[in-house]
Order: sequence, then C-alpha cells, then structure tokens
Amino acid sequence: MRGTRFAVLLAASAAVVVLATAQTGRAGFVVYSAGGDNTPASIQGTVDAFRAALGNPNNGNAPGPLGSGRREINWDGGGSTTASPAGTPFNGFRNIRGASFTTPGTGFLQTPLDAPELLGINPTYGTTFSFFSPVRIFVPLGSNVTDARFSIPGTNGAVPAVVGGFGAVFTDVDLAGATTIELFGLGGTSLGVFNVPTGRTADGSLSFLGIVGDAGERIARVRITTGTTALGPNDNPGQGVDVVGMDDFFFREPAVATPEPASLVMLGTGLAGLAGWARRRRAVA
Ligand SMILES: [Ca+2]
Ligand SMILES: [Ca+2]
Ligand SMILES: [Ca+2]
Repeated sequence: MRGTRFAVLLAASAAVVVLATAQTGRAGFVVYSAGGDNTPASIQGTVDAFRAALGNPNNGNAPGPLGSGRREINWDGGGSTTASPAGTPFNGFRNIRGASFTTPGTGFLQTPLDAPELLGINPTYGTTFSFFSPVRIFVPLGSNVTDARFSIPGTNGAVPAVVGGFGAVFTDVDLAGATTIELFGLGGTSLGVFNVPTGRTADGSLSFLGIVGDAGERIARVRITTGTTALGPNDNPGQGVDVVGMDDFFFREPAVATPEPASLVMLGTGLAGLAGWARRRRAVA
C-alpha cells in the first residue's frame, strides 16, 4: 500500500518538472528559420511550414477568442502604395488582429521601398531592403527595437492574451547574432533569445525566424531587435553597421492570459497534499 502511494507521488513530481521546464525553458520551443536570397520563394517553404505549425485557418479580422488558427500582419494596407507613419504605441492592429506594438524610438513606418518617407531617412534603403509580401515593409523609427503585446481580437486591447508561437520575416540581415527575437512569459521572464539567420545576398535578402511552443508555452510579449542601429546610416556590415527591416508577422491565435493554467494549479495543490501526506507518514514511522 505504501509502495503504491509513493509511486503516485513520484509520478506527480515528474509531471510538475516537465511542466515547469516547458514554461520556463527554451527546450519546449521548435524553431523554424531560413536565410534566403532576395526572392520570396527562397523562404516560402519555411514560412508555410511555420503557418501550419501555428495552425489553420488564418483568422483574418474575426473577433476572438477562437480555439485554433493564427493571425498574420503583412503591413500592406490592403494594397496601399503609400507609406503609413504611426506613433508609439501603434494600435492599428490591436482590435482586428490582437497585437499592439511599441518601440523605445519615436514610432513606426509601414512603407513601400520607393516611398519618400523611407528614402528621406536614407536614399539607399530602396535597394538595401526588399519585401516578402508586396509592397510594404515595417520598420521602427529612432530605435532598432520593436515590442509586441497581445490581446483577444475584438476587445480593443481590453482582454490581455498570450500566444503559443510567433514568427517574422526580415530583410537584409547581414551580421549573425545582431537580429533577434526574444520571447517573454506572463511574469516578464525571458523564455529565450533566438537569432534570425543572415540572408544570402549582400542587399535585399529575406530571412525568416519563427518559434512555436510544443507544450502549451505562453508568450505574453515579443521583443524584436533589428540589426545594430536605428534606421539612418548606410548599411555597412563590414564596419559593423547592419540596418534591417521587417515584413510579415505570424502568431498563433491569442488566448486569454489567465495567471496560471488550471491543470497546473490542480496538480500543484495535489502535489502539496501528497508531500504533506509523505511528511506525516515519515513522522509517524
Ligand atoms: Ca508586406
Ligand atoms: Ca546589406
Ligand atoms: Ca543589413
């Protein structure tokens, strides 16, 4: 009888360890990455595999919460051929897709490669960058850091959310290790920093990095660092200056950010009870 209960205790402890590892370590993440040339086809297969890993369908602008699928942002404004400047926070996609963006800089730009708003920063950027989805890319201004937070689509940010995976397309990643995606959990703990692979052409390359949890990992915030500098200087990786832009974002359907999964709470309560039982057994032995 005692042996049976001890086995139950061991089993419960092992389950908690597995869950804790999945919540806090990067061992529970599956990485999809590709460093391509200047054609969308060079990263298309990896992007599509990541879409499938996030789940179907693409939920578009549908209100949530929804039980499956993913959201995408292509920055193209439904076929716009002009730039759209925005401040920070940038909430243009908060209600329809469940993502809002901030930067330590001054704002953001969704821009075609030939727009005066982009070329006014530096006239060489029209050939430094290229797009994955035509014709606009996305860049922070005054900083190379972009933070994304999530909410249930249709609540206009009122219901905070977590996502199980996130990925993005990048353009003109030249220096290894300079462009990264860092994931954070609900308590602000870093879940890992993941490097975006370098492209295969000197300018205008496309790269993709996507990370998806395989055990219910919950991502509350994403920090994207693009290159070594805010937009402004010429791209010059030989001198350590790497300017990088972004295109399409992909993330799993946002889910309500409850403080702790009910199953984990129940398991923890059960484990505490079992541990108490074990202490009592030792005390009377
Ligand atoms: Ca685009
Ligand atoms: Ca370059
Ligand atoms: Ca670059």
